[in-house]
Amino acid sequence: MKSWQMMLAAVGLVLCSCGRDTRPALHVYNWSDYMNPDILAQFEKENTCRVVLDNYDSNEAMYAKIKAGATGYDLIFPSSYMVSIMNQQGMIQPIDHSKIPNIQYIDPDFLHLTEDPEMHHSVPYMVSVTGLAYNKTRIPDAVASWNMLNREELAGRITLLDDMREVIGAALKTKGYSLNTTNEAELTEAVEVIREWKKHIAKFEADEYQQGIASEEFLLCQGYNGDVMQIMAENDNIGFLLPKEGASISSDDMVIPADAREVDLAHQFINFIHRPDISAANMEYVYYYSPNTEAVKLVGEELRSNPTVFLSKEDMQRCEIIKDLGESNRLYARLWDGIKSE
Ligand code: SPD
Repeated sequence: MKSWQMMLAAVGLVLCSCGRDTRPALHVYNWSDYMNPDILAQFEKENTCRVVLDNYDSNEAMYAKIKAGATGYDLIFPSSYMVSIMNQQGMIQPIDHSKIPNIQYIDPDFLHLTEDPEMHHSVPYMVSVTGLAYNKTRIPDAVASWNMLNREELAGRITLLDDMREVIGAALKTKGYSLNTTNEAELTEAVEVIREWKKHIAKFEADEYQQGIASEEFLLCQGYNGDVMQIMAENDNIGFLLPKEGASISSDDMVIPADAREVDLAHQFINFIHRPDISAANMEYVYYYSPNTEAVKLVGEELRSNPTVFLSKEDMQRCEIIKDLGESNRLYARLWDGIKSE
């Protein structure tokens, strides 16, 4: 056989043995709208593999699915507090740093925000901040405050995230409390705030609010900065507000489930994600900040000077990281069930 014929035969064997795609598959479970599809295609090409992507819209939904026995994922992207919960329950495995040389680019000053600063079992992916998306022409007198959620004239055109820590956290901030409080009296006050908000909202929604605010079905939505920025990039009439009372900030991290099949490929993917050119291309697409010291230098000036993505020091100081509350996680879950079922 000539060399070109042998090459064709080899490619045929990998891609098309008996009509089946025999490339190894990396099963990724990530938040929706949180990864540049071009980099997935590039990873597939560089590593002769397939990436199969599933999405979720809250930490609790993802956790419930995995806990209920969903298997087959090789990489998941929980927020740091959920990494801590999953680690304590033996749901994830240690990270082998020797397989991730690009871990050197992760900003050491950022790691204190995570619950695993030594990256034993997680590697930071992106950082998100939660605020309010609003329609500029329909709400000309908007103010950066969670109290906007009480506006009668917006009734039925507001959404809140379907996310217990985000909604209870915003209500706690409105009252001037920590969003990690375990004080029952403070939490009772927060529930009262949410009861008022609930009178005005159309629904709890963590996935389709982007489309809803873009189409003007909704005029005010609690949402994540990058998700809102993705809409703002196409629509000048949408704005993002970081409430003056304070807001949540989350480090969403990459973890490898305990039962992952493609452990080496998962490590390769984490390494790829933190290759500076890839990390920069990802940031440019999703409009979230990646704590990668070299990638930050590679993004365009327009993104770097965007205050919704690269927060000012003052804005950062108004944000509080969501923490694992141990036993009190149950209390939050109980309060949330009550709020949702009323
Ligand atoms: N498109 C969703 C992006 C996820 C952003 N982070 C979520 C943090 C929840 N606390």
